[in-house]
Amino acid sequence: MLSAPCASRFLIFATQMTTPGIINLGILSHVDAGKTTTSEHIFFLGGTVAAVGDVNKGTTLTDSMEVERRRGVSVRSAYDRLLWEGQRINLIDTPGHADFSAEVERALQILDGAILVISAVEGLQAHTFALWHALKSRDIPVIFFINKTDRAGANFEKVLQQIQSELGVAVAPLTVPVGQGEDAVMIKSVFDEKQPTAEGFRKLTLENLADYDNDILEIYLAEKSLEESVVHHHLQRQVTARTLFPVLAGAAKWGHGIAELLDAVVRFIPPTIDTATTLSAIVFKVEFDNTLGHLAHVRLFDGSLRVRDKVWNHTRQLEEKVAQIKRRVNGRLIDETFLSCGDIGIVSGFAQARIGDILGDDHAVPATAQVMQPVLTVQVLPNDPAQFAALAAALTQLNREDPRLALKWYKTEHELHVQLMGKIQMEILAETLLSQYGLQVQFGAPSIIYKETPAVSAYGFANYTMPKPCWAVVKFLVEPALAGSGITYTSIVSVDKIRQKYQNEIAGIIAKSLEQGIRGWEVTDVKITLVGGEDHEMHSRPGDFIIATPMALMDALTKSDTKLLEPVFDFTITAAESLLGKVASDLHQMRAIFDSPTFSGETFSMHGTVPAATSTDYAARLASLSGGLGQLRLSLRGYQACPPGEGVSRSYKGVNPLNRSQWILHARGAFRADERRM
Ligand SMILES: Nc1nc2c(ncn2[C@@H]2O[C@H](COP(=O)(O)OP(=O)(O)OP(=O)(O)O)[C@@H](O)[C@H]2O)c(=O)[nH]1
Ligand SMILES: [Mg+2]
Repeated sequence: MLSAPCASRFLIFATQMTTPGIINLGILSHVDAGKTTTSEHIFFLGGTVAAVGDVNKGTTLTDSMEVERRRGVSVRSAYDRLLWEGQRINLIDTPGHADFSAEVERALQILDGAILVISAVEGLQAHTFALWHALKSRDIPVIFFINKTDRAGANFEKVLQQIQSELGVAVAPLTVPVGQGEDAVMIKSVFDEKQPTAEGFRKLTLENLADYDNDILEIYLAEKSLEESVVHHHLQRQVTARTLFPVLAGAAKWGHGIAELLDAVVRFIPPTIDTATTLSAIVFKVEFDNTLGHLAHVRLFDGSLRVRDKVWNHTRQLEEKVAQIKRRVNGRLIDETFLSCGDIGIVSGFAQARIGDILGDDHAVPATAQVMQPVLTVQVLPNDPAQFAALAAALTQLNREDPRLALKWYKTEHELHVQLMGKIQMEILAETLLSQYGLQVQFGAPSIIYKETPAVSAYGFANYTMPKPCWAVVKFLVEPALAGSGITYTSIVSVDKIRQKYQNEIAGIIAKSLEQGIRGWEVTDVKITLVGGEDHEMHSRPGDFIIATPMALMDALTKSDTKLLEPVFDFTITAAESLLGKVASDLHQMRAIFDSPTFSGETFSMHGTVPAATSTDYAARLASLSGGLGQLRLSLRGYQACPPGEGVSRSYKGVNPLNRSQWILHARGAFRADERRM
């Protein structure tokens, strides 16, 4: 029997066979596995490009940024459309370096299915696991593509085994490489009776399918022959249900195995159907174009969009009008009047829209999936101090395109800070600032992003009644809360004491007030209760409680004192047994906590937790220690208390609410400036 979600997915697919919708297909992998090369050949076969570009020459469709072309590495996700067997497909090529995981996360939210590319030489890499978990958490159907089967050292069978044992999934190999060496490798169907090497793989596919499908089991046990098309038909349900994963072989560089891969995509990945009821869409990318202005890339999950439609931005609670709709067709932007359900398009006119905004309502928009989170923060400085304003403007624009940069502009200190995943992202940021904005920059020393939490419970008080006209009195109880609980806020003060409109001001400013605590980091895992205070019928003015609340909260944090929290990773290390002693001693020095190792063949593997502060460069150290054979997988577990003596406090940036007179002057000035602007 099919489970309910599986059955309904299948029905959706069956309807689509007559009226094909659109498949939004992502291509994901660890760095350098051949995503862009594979995409280029797909675009060629699908009629998008007239000639196949080469990443090494900087001539591919999806690596279009100058820095991507120069370095031959993808930095941003890029997409275009193609047609295969009458099926429309939007293909989204994503970057493979872990530093650009935010791009992959944004792509994951718009996918109907994914190709996960793995190199036949390098096999599963640390980042493959992170991608796999993200795909799993979003229930996205996946087709594996084992690429580079032409290269010396390629081992299709070994990688197939790795997928089964390390990702713990049932596979259905559909093609195999035959022959070896550049241009000599051929990709054949496992149903090709003339290929003796195909037989074992065919058996694996049939056995795995029979495990989930009684019809196939009966035919298989009766030793009757099974048509390839029958197998495909039955496999369809298992792929959408994510119980079985097709695996195909290829050598993208030579265009081998690409047509078979596309066949599998249209066979197994159900397109979004055009129910076209009410609009439910997401902004997954924003761009600033010199002639077209602010562009929002949208993916429609339900409903449709027309030029001049007034569209409700559910996230920002405002309405904006569609000025123009464009679609990427064959590498160019084409004007459209209409965007149908399931499709991706570019809208101008949404000046307020930001990445992640939901348009219409959220009934069909899937949840986000996280791949990685930045743990480093760094100051960016212009080489020429006179270019500070230009740098601030450039970073503001880049921050719109990639909000994960979390740009902080500390105006009093004249400092610009961004959050980063790692060194490669830092290099690319510097190159982008130079090539796109003509700005030469340097970076301060990167720091781990710490957080802080109250050490004990304490009350905080603020009495903002001078200089008149003003009146806001507040008293909070600030208490430590469970790790990972974030900020919770409640009020037990009646609206007779502080009117609702002022209580709303207080609730609205709590999170902002906690962006920096007494050690200079974001305050978290804290319970805040408004326990007392008053407004004044005559003297209280809008904004007074916005000034008083941060003063009272900082007062409470000073009294409670705070503890530093540090980011901690879950880790898995695998390496040769001979390195066990060295690795274990490194781990001790890194303040890691770990289980006893397990052994398999000549390698060991070890799991545990390790602080980010000691481990962000260990993957590279392990690689050089092990001649590239050791592997370190990290995934953020959360924040934990720093042991005494560890962690770094920093000074408060901007005007500190504890400095009462300066704070009041500054905050009042800011309001006046806001009023003038209004
Ligand atoms: N021999 C061989 N080389 C390949 C194959 N596919 C890709 N390459 C090479 O591998 C390198 C990386 O290819 P890309 O297509 O840029 O890989 P990618 O996965 O897009 O890389 P990132 O986007 O930077 O993660 C290039 O030098 C390609 O020419 C293949 O099938 N065989
Ligand atoms: Mg690429």
